[in-house]
Amino acid sequence: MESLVLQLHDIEAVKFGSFKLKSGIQSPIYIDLRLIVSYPSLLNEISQLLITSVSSCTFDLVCGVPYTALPIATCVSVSNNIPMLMRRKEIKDYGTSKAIEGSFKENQSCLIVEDLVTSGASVLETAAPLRTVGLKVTDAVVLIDREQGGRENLAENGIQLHSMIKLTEMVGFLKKNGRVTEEMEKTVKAFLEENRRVSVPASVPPPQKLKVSVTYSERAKMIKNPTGKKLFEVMDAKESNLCLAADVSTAAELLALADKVGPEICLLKTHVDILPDFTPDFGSQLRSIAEKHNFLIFEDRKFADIGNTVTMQYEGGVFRILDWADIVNAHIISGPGIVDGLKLKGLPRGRGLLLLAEMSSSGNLAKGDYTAAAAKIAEDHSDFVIGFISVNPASWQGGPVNPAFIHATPGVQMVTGGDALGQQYNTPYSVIFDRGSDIIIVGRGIIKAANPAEAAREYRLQGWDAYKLRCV
Ligand code: 5BU
Repeated sequence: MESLVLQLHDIEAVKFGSFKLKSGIQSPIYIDLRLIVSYPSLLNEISQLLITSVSSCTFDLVCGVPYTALPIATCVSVSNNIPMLMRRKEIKDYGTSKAIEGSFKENQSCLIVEDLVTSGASVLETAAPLRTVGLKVTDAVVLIDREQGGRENLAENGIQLHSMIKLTEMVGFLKKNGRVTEEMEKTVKAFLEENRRVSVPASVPPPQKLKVSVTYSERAKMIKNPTGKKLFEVMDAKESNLCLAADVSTAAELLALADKVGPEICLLKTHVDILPDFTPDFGSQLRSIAEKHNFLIFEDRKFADIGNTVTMQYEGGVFRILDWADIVNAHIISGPGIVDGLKLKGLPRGRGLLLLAEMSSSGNLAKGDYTAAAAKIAEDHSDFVIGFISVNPASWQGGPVNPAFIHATPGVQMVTGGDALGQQYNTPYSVIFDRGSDIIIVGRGIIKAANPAEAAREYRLQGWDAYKLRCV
């Protein structure tokens, strides 16, 4: 390994100074492995070493991350007689328009080959289309691990990283051989200490664990709860996976909007506590509009208290949510008792519950073990829990997405971005196709549009097209 590092230094593939990386951070060390195509014996040596470092893995195919790793993957393929695939960075709008070139069968496993990993974003960008076409991607092999969070970010997406050499080891060899000063070694170490976890940019969708291709109508037969079943049926009948977040300033405005947008939506989401003109007949008025247009009502109440308290909050008070909302949602911060409490009141009325497994706002704490706990509680209460508020259901750890549960995702607009208060937006296509969710929840994207009904139609069509693509 030491001689390889020295050879890379000889050909000036390793440079020291001040360099801006793809992630935007400034680094004292830069590694440019594009150069190795000019040194065939070095390229061959790297390829042989790479393949030996994954001798414990089994795989049917290899795929290099474009472009630098393409020649490395080709060498691995040719000298070990392992078929290779190529991922297109740009998908053509003529010919076959394929994202993956080469011959393969569903469920074959594919090893990703990469030259260098920082956050792991490029590996994820290649894993996503491979998984979309039905290939298993569980391992990636890399020449150099910059030790800046790539291993952890990939593990969170079900990919184990195998590296030939770590950046600190590499600098250690160079120092030992008098190629860098002790001061530079310290600078690199300090830089790594400060930049231990470079995050994957939000624009890179997490690759799916499993393609959920079961149709909404088939899933209507799998779900136990009657409201969940009705929701799947409405989605199928209206060809709509659009939920309107009706965050307008008055009840009168909300009812007028519901009537206008009603034909396009499967679900209407309320925050009833923001309506200054709320009256006790609000619920019955909204229900008659919902019946007219065949949509369900979801009060985004986000219950969070202990079981006993939420029974009273659900049934009583000014809003009497239980009387008119088909669906409510709850945090699981207080434990499974909250579900038992809500179920006590809701299940006899045939109502359903969504658990908050993830949130759309930046820096939120609903992730990892918390998300897994929500999934477990849902499985234990699948007569009442109909699914989740989630953002990346297809990449959750701990197994495939259960098709009996519905996933609804807030933070949706036609373009990615966010607001000034931490909201983060993904597009309908990304939410339904890449992230494997079922329902897009759209608020300001529709209500602030010049013509909300027209905007809702556009969101409905985009959400539905993405679902159709997922089902083929
Ligand atoms: P927007 O205008 O599309 O940003 O509205 C999003 C809606 O979804 C709004 O009513 C929020 O309260 C709601 N929401 C959310 O944005 N993010 C979440 O994680 C959850 C709810 Br839970």
